[in-house]
Amino acid sequence: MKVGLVGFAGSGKTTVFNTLTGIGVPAGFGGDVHIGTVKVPDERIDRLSRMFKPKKTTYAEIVFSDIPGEHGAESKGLSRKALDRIREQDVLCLVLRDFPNPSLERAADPEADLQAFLIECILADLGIVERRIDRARKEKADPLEVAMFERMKATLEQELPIRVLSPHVLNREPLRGYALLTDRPLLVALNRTEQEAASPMPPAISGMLERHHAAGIVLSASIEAEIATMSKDDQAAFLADYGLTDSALTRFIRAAYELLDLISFFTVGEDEVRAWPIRRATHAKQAAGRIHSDLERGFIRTEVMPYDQFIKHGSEHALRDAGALKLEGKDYTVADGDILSIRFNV
Ligand SMILES: Nc1nc2c(ncn2[C@@H]2O[C@H](COP(=O)(O)OP(=O)(O)OP(=O)(O)O)[C@@H](O)[C@H]2O)c(=O)[nH]1
Ligand SMILES: [Mg+2]
Repeated sequence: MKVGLVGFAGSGKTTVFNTLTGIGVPAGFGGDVHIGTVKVPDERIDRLSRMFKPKKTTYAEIVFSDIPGEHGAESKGLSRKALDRIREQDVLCLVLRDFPNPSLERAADPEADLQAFLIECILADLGIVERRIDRARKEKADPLEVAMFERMKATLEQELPIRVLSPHVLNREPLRGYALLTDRPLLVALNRTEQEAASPMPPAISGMLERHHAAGIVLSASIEAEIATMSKDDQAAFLADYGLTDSALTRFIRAAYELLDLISFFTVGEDEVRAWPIRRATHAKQAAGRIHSDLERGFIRTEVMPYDQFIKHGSEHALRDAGALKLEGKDYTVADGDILSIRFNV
């Protein structure tokens, strides 16, 4: 999963990036895009790995990209280059500044920055959608497709993102190539001072997020930066001092998984124990395709051991003896924690 950290200059993106990834790129203005990978902690994988002692243990991963803001007298907005980068991401994380930054003249105004970002993305999409409609008229395109774009246009003109349109109203499949910004899941991270780290999201902002079908978390990048340097025990005590229970990374991963509606299935064996993130409600055949296209193409059946059952019985053998090992076909809906063993033939 690719998560892009975006936002205006000096909002704390690089600081947040460093605390999430544990990489220490220098904060401060501008610079290049930074890329860092984080393993998604999963106790189930830890446990399976202890049981199978595989050569390799592979966790799900999140690739964070830190995309610098635009600098200059008037430039509060996003550059073309930034917009192009943003289009490559599965999830956008907008970092909003809610702390005084001595190197910036403007006082913190997260509400205005959020509004500006939302509008900027809406206008970028409106441009794409309008061009598509113009072209479709000239080419006498499929009326259904034109209607779909008209629908999106009407939504954007109401200053709402495309993501508010339900799948019943809008079929996403033909839209993939357009890389629309406002159809992407959005997570807003309000970056605050230490004192405000544990206070709730201001209602004005949560109201906007609700209208735009976006999620939000509150964090203080400077606290998190300190946490990142501590041992696990010290971390818990330090967080408690600020009235916090989980680190930003933990909350971040949870929020991103919820936004994308992701679950994990597992594969196990002597060679590798591995987590595979997939969208909820994925069928077994497509899930097999995550591992390898051959497994999808030649899919026959899959053995399914639900994680809890597996732990309860202690081994595949015991599970089989208890009659709890399931054999499922291609339309089986994979559940979170299923341990799959795909039978295929190519
Ligand atoms: N007090 C305080 N300062 C912060 C916090 N987060 C970042 N800063 C400071 O704000 C300044 C800018 O932070 P960066 O992380 O470089 O901001 P950025 O969004 O990456 O900026 P660009 O890359 O230029 O767009 C740095 O001096 C940080 O130390 C925070 O939570 N609290
Ligand atoms: Mg930066």
